[in-house]
Amino acid sequence: MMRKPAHQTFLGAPFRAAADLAAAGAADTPRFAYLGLPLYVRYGHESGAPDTGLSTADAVRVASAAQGGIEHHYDFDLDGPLIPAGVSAEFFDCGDVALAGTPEALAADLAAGTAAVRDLVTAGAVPLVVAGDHSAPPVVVRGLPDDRPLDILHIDAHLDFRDEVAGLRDGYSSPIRRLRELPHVRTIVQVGLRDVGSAREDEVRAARAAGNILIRAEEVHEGGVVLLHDLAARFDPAHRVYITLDVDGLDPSTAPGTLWPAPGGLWYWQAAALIRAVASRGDLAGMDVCEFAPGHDPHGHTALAVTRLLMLAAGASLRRAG
Ligand SMILES: [Mn+2]
Repeated sequence: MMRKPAHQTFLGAPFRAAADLAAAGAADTPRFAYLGLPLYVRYGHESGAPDTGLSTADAVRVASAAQGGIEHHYDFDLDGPLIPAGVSAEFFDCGDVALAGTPEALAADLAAGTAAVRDLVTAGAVPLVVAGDHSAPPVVVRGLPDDRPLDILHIDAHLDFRDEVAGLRDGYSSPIRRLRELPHVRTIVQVGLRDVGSAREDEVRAARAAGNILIRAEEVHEGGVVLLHDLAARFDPAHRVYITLDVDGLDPSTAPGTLWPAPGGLWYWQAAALIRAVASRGDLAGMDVCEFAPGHDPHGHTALAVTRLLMLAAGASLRRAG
């Protein structure tokens, strides 16, 4: 079940329900499908109510309006138009996955998210998912093809490598652990780590022992562009690549709209350079954005940064060499 966007679509792209897109079959041209996945897994100890107002996917749609209809104009962040000259590509907005959102329906909600992503993949589209909390990445990745190795770029203040919290294994503290368990997942680079979160020393040890590459935010600021290029080089060009962006991985000056702000995160250019480099190296399988809180984003700066980073991932993947 899909919900049609209540406001404008992402970049003004045509609305096409995921199942309808899948039924029409794959096209020869690259496709990108924007999808809202308002998934929130509550442990029960969260302080305060979930963010209210516009859904995260709708807030990004609204912010993207100024970027829509000009995709053939020169985008200086991509050094050319979003869709490069001589390349044909299609963008769709597939609406939001309709979820029950209750603890009893959690398994059904997880399955519905994966099924929607699978529909997009059937249609030959790369999903660009704006989700709720950071429980979404395994839900999305389970819907992607697994016939080739998958490398993962994870931008986040937090490690997200808990095996479980409060008995729940599918919550926002565990997505990278769940991804690590998938046999086709290879390199995982976790960037922007800082501050204190759900990780204890055990989880940090476990992530390193599993081969994850952990990069603290401070290292990004100190290492600059050289470090970012070294990180991108860790991604195998023969693999698919998936990007998961926890908005709190960005610095609050770039992205204030999150429930877990932490000083010292990635600035826009650091995230942009890394996402561009990674999306033009491996074969981009998809991207998600999580932990965006529109109620904490009064001027829409976070929604605009999210819009731009999704555009850069798509634009960079259209420029992939070879
Ligand atoms: Mn996270």
